[in-house]
Amino acid sequence: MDIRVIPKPVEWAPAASSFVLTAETAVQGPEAFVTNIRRYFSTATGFPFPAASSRTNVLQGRIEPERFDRPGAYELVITPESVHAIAGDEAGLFYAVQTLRQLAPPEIFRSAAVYGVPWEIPCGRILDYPRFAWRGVMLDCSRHFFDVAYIKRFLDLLALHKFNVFHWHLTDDQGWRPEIRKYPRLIEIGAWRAQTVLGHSSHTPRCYDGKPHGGFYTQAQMREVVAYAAERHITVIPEIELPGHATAAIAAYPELGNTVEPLTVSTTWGVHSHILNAEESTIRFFQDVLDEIVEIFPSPIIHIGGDEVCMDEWKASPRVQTRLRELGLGSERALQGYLLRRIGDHLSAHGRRLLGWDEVLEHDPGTEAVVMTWRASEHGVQAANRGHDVIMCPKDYTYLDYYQAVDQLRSEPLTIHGFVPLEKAYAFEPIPQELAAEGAGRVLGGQAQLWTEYIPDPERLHYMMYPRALAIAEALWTQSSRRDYADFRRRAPHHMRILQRLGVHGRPMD
Ligand code: TNX
Repeated sequence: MDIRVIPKPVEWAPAASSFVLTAETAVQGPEAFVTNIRRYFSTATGFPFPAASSRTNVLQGRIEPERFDRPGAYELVITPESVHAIAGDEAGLFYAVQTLRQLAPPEIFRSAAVYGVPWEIPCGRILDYPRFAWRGVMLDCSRHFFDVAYIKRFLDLLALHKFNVFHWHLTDDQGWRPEIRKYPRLIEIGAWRAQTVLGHSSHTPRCYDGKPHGGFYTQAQMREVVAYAAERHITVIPEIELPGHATAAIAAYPELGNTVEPLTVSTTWGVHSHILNAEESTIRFFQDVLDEIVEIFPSPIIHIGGDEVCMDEWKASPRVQTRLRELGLGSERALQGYLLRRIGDHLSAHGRRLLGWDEVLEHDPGTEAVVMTWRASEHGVQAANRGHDVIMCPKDYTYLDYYQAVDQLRSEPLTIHGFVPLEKAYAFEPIPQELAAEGAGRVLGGQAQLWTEYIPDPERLHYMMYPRALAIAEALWTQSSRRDYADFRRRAPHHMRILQRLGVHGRPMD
């Protein structure tokens, strides 16, 4: 039988017949395996999956590290009598379970018992492992706030398609989301904006909705998200933006900024001229913020933004110019580099690595800095050749906030701009041809971006995310020789139906 697993596994050898889940089907294996089988298979079937007492009618999980030489690898052997999931590590066993879910009838995704479904899983053997170690999705929770209940649902969706990094964009001009104990005004003031621009922010005159918008995550909530993600083998990478995209922080603590008049949390979109100043006290402020952030997030890598920094304020500010001279630096750009290195050194002292958007390359971060290339992959090539580890997210392939269809008939919901149809997302190749073998090894992987200026709620988010996130999942997991757009299109509608069972409605496929 043909299977419709996404991302497509490395090897699939079908066999006749099927394994049928029944009220007697038992489970055996490591604790996490048993928990996951019950978590994902009990609700819809209503079956209890007791601990195994026999060798037949059983789902068996095992970890055999010596059998595989890649992280995340697993093998599934499905016969009419039993299902064997053998993995090299815990993550691999988790991925085996995700594949098994996808092989079951889509009703398995229902959140209440469904009767009368023959719970058949096709027989065969799957060997599988990921191509890249970093398979991420970024969600911008500043432009629009998504609560913790939703974040968990989002993590469930990522896990289903074997994403393993959740890049959490936590701060920006329009809202500061993480609670920082030392600086309470960051959420008291920075988490709330008075209103939000209506329609496209480039339209004039601008109209506003007149409704406050905001929200924040307590430290306890963020720890809960980290733990929830870890159970699903997802690493949470927090992003604290500096020195640009920081209006919300400046609104809360005006001494961080360059202007005499106080700022308010931004109510419109775009690249803002307001940035942090470069005072020693500002550097210390953000070091303090990061001290709390690293306590909450165990990720080895911390994102500090670094994109779209407008230098006008620094050029005009006598204070900044004095600071430049005091530090013996020749330009505003060098000052940004200085700031970046101070923050990078601070993260190093905590045993963490700095990650920044590709503009940080212009500021000479140390080679231990990781570079996330959003503009075009040539920046990634440059970064890799200069010895940086790189995460590829070229906007023309991975920006899921861009249009997914030509909007001639005004049939698509408003977006920021851009055009990334499904076929383009599928064509995303994280290793550019120009990259020599050595440089290719520096590409850790890539990710999909969900910026939320024009994505106010989960419903719109799902519309923008699917089916394109399926394409990105496959670009990051499946070996390039196994990728085939026509075959993906054949499998994708089944996943859209799975998602529908989960109450997730993507853009209907043409
Ligand atoms: C550019 S990508 C930005 C974001 C916007 C996005 C919209 C990047 C590092 N900066 O601030 O939300 O474009 O597509």
